[in-house]
Amino acid sequence: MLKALIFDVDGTLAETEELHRRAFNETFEKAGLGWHWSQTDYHRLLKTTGGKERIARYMEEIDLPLGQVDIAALHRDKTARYTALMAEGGLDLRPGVRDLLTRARRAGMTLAIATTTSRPNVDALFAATLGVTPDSIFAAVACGDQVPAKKPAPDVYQLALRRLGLSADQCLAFEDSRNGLMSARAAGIECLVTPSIYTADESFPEAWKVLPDLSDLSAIPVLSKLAA
Ligand code: XBP
Ligand code: MG
Repeated sequence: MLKALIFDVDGTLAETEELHRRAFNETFEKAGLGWHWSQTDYHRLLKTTGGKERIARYMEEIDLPLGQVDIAALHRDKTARYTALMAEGGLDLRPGVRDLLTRARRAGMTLAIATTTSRPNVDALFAATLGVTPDSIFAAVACGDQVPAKKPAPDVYQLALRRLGLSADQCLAFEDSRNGLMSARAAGIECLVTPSIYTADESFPEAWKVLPDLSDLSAIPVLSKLAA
């Protein structure tokens, strides 16, 4: 019996990665690092989940010893820049997301988040798009820095299940990326994938369903009653 919907954030709830890329680049510029991530760079680097891990991966690519840069401090600056950019507005939730959240709650379903991104970024997204805190919608908000291993490891979905007090077969996950799909499946959770701009070229054979977006719930039997 489906009791909870667990949502990824970046790329699933909203197309946020171009804003993340801008925040990374503006932070690198301010730090005088001379780094710039193009869309091609970012498409490659996004395979590494987590902003701090992504910076470390990039430093490996350019043969820069990890000790040369305070990655944690650089990432704190990036998060501050990202939340400021998000607060300027202009980014909305992906098609069908707002309606699905409303209908699911009205039908008494439990909602949760399982994301690699940092909690301030989740707060900023919901403040900018719905004018609420995530805690007013989601019974659990599990974020990347709260678990030992990021996606595709199952940790963040397992944390969400623990906080919800539910088993994997009572939940459905929503993701945009292969890393996210693998994480949900490793936690035993069926996963609906809506590919995003940076994951349109990925494959999702393990997905329960793949849809272009969440605007047509009639295609999803277990959710179509919500569409009624
Ligand atoms: C996507 C990620 C995150 C974001 C950047 O998270 O891998 O690292 O790209 O956010 P999701 P941070 O699981 O929501 O798709 O810099 O805060 O990591
Ligand atoms: Mg994602």
